[in-house]
Amino acid sequence: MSAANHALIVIDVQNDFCPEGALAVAGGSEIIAGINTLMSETACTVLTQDWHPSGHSSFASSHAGKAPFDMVEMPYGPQVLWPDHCVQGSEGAAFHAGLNTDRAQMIVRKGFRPEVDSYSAFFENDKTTATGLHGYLQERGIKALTMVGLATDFCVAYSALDGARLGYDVTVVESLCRAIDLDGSLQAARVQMREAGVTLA
Ligand code: VGL
Ligand code: ZN
Repeated sequence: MSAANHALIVIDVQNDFCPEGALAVAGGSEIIAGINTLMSETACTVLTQDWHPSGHSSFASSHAGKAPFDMVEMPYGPQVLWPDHCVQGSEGAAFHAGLNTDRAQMIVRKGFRPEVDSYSAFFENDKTTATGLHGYLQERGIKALTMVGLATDFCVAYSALDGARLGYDVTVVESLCRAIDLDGSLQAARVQMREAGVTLA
């Protein structure tokens, strides 16, 4: 795709989501070559980068008596607790060395507020705090989005759902995504994306 109104959004292809990372997603590095190819065919590429301060409220280590993958109630709703990951400036937060980041025209960092997590490339988990990506895409006249990256059932799905809600024509290329799949979260995310009009390619 090379249409002027199309952008590729590459979600969180960072060391901590790849094998041996702190929140490793199975097969996470298998998608990188395909993403590089897709970027080389796309006029506008945006990368997102999960970017947490140490002691972030989404880390289980910040909650006494809690373990990774437990749930807590935050002021904005239920929140999964994660192992410490993607700490600002750490090797784990860096893009995977195989990703051709030279192609990126914009990098959106998210999850940097200590008190709120941010899965989506558009809004933090309170569903109201904007990352600024929508404004950027609007100014560039982008109407259609292709999304790939990690993880299918969290950051990719939340980004796709918000994108559809904002009126973009959204396609998720599932073969260039990998999932965490906590308690059926992948299947649930697929159903939600389809219901929202997201194309699963
Ligand atoms: C993600 C959990 C926590 C993701 C980020 O990129 O899907 N998942 N932070
Ligand atoms: Zn995170």
